[in-house]
Amino acid sequence: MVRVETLMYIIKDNEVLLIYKKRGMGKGLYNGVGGKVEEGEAIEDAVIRECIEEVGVKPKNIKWMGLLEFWNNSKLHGYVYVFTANSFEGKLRESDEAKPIWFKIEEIPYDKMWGDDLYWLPLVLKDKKILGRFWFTNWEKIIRKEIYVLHEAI
Ligand code: 6OG
Repeated sequence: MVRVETLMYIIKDNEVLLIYKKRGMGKGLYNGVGGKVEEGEAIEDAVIRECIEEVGVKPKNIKWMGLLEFWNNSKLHGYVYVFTANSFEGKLRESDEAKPIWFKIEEIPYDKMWGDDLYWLPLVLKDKKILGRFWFTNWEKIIRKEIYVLHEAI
């Protein structure tokens, strides 16, 4: 089954909220907040739900920033909808799944993140909307990639 997942980057001043992923896909890596979209759920509702579940806050002013397509060992794995937000309600807390940590934009630990992030996250953090396609082998090596910056009209 092809998955539809979400990623949220809450940005405040010169910092971005990442999670240290404690379980599931990408365990041991830093990432944005997110997870799977449930059957019949709107994608924007899913990303808000994941933020509340994983780190206890509700993002405000959410903005769609891009779509990522992931392949692994020649099989389509799924699509990840990327969002940013510039404020949130509630108090950050750790969960079984994730530990929230603020990073200065210039100190994002790309060496401890998924390999694709380095190619598109800097663009999103510069407010560019993107479309990215990545082909992995064994979720380790990127053997092919396509990154597009989308026109402002989108
Ligand atoms: P669960 O399935 O554990 O959520 N995700 C990726 N994020 C990045 N940056 N790169 C990838 O490259 C990714 N593949 C999946 C989507 C998994 C979370 O990980 C994200 C979800 O937010 C392969 O619920």
